Amino acid sequence: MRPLLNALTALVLLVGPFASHNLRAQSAQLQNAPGRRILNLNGSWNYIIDPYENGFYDYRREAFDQSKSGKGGYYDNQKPSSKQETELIEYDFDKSAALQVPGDWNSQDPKLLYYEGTIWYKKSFSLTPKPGKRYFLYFGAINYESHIYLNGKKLGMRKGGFTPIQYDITDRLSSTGDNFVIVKADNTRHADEVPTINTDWWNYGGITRDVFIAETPATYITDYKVQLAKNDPNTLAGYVQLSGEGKAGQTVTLNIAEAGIKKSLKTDAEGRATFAVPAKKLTRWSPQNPKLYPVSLTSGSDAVQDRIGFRTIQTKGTDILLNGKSTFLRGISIHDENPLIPGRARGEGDLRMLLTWAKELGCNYVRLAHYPHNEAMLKLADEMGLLVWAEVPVYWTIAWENPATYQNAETQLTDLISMGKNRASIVVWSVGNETPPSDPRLKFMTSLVKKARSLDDTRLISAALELHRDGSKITVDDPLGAELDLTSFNEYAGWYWGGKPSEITQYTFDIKYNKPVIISEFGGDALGGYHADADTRWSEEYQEALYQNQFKMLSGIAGLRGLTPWILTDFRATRRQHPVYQNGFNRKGLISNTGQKKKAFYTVQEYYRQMAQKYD
Ligand code: GCB
Repeated sequence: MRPLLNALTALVLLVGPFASHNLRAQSAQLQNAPGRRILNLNGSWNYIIDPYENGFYDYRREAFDQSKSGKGGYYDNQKPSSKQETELIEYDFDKSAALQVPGDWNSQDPKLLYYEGTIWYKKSFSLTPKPGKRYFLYFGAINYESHIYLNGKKLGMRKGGFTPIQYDITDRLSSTGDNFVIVKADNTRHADEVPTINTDWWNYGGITRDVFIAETPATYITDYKVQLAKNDPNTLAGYVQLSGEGKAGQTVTLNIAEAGIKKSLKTDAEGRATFAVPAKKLTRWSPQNPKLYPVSLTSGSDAVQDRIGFRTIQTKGTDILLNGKSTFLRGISIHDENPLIPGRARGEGDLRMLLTWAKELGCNYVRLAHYPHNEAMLKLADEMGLLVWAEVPVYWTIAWENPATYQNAETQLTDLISMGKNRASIVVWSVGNETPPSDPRLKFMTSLVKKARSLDDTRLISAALELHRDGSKITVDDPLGAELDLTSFNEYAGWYWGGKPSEITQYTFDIKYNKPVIISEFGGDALGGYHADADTRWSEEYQEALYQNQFKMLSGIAGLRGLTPWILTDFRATRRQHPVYQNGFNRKGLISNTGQKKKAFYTVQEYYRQMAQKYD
């Protein structure tokens, strides 16, 4: 992202090309929005904690924004007039305290650590719209339900805590240049939402990712995909989509100067230009050589730049072929959380720290669990050479039979794929984690798999499945596995079952599918710095022995082609109550929440060194 000016002080100099969508007050999808020229709205936002939702409902519980006048809510940002003493206004944003955006609220104020409910945010900014331009308000993520208002008028409501929200605000900006945006963020958990009530991560609330406004010309590049065609290393294929008046019959230029590719395209009646270009000379992107090409798309006065890598990914029997070559995925699971603060990762510094640790561990792959991570994380993975498993929060017990819940999950999946489709690093779309087999769940999950394939045929589709046990035999035969490209499952031998670490090598695996096997999770807790013998739970030695014996046990799986142990770092989890060993943290990290590497870190590092020798 190229920060332009800090909004508080800013007079806006929005020049040059940006882009998006022309659905007013609806969700827009501007491809690579953070890569455009922007007005940055990060920083201090005034906030009001509103557990009773007084700013949203009247005393009869009618929503103000559904009333005839549409007025009465905190989003009006009312100010006393000269008759101050006679007016009743029971809130004042500008006299309220401020939270930093991006950032969850829980880690910014001790009284908000466990807060679940509504908080209102407000920010003023200066922006005088220029004729012939369009403006798009972008939020990287708001957890969970957000109602967004600009200058007192509602732009819309969105659910889902981890995907970008965009609105075309061109016609909503004030002609004087003085604007204010107000957000109602509500992280209350509900049984029919995605995720549902029960998760093993902290329910961080608020505006957790970047906020900015992007500017585009009236006719602009909304969307594009530039990737290698399915399983075809010699063809660059994709599309460019224009929006706005005059989008039909326009010339679009695709330019990858470094590769000598320059192609002029014409948009059709829908504003779309598709292409398939020979690409024989492209250096392939891989973890060993994460080559990214500067790619430029121009049309009329709009221009978008990206840095894109090109690779193929496919499976053959139990092999994963990256650029045609058999690969072992040396991975680690990661939450979108900085363990040291702790709280949601707030930007590139935090994200780079996590991926640097993964590289030090010897990884060529990361599982970005259990929900879409920051777009900046995907770009860093491209740059640093880490393959990515990207996931939606279809986790544990979802309301499988509720059509609205399905729609919600599908929208989150669609938004994730839309955001990540130009990232070479992403090789797997995961449609969920540890969902319990049943017919309604199979229907729900199979529909998600089909949706993912219809949106992107160039990547693998998976889900983290479960296993069942009979004595020392472990069987993986979940019928959902038949729909997936990988057989991925979580197993907790030596922690939740299976006895002590030294006892787990007795287990053997019966895996029904002839597909690459990825162990999407295994591990156990250790409190960093706590030392005892290898049979003592919570000690670093126990965790170390667990990993050593896991590697022995897993060596019995002929089709094993990758692992993402649980997890890179300790993370906050409300379920984890032990007052000595946990204190609100899941301690399965290989790195503690003080940044200390536990013994098991080095066990994994050594195993990955051996696997790299074998495969790279
Ligand atoms: C799992 C979940 C993960 C938990 C982990 C644990 O199977 O997928 O979200 O954090 O186990 O530590 O129990």
